[in-house]
Amino acid sequence: MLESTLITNYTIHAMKKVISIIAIPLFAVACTPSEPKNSLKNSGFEQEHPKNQAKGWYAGQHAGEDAYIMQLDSNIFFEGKSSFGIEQYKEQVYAVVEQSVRIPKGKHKKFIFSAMLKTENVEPGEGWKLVVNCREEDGYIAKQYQSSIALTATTDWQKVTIEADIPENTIKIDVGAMLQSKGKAWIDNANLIIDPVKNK
Ligand SMILES: [Ca+2]
Repeated sequence: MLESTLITNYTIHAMKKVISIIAIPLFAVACTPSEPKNSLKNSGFEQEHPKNQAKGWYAGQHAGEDAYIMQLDSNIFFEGKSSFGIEQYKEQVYAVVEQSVRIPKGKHKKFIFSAMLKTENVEPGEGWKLVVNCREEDGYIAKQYQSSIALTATTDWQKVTIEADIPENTIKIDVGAMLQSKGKAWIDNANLIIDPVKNK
């Protein structure tokens, strides 16, 4: 009798242990906040279209003499197999690689745009930075070129972020990176989060 009670107690104890072992990971999964959704396509600059260009991204420079090389780079990248590189070899105002994202009409609070940036021998001045334009229905710029800190000289990959409010009436957000000084610069792992608190 004593023996059977002991066995039963032992069994219950063992079962409790099993339940708690199962319960902990489930609880941990349930409590891990889901990653907010990245609104960008080809955010890692892995897809090519057309040749040497990043699918879904526009790359262009200020009107006038060609002064930039703008293309995918499969030798220097932060993650995956490629990044996007821009080199300014002659005086010119700017070059930009950017993507335009439509956002649903309505009230939005803010955005967080981040990317990994790297530079090589970028001359002092405006340098290499992230830029954001918020646009209204008619293309009017609600808030022009909010920009991040500018990287110059030679820097290893670092995460750069712009976090700001979205002006009312914004229906499109253009995000990208701009080079305004001579030198070489790269972008990888871009991430645009609209309404970070709601978007989980
Ligand atoms: Ca990449």
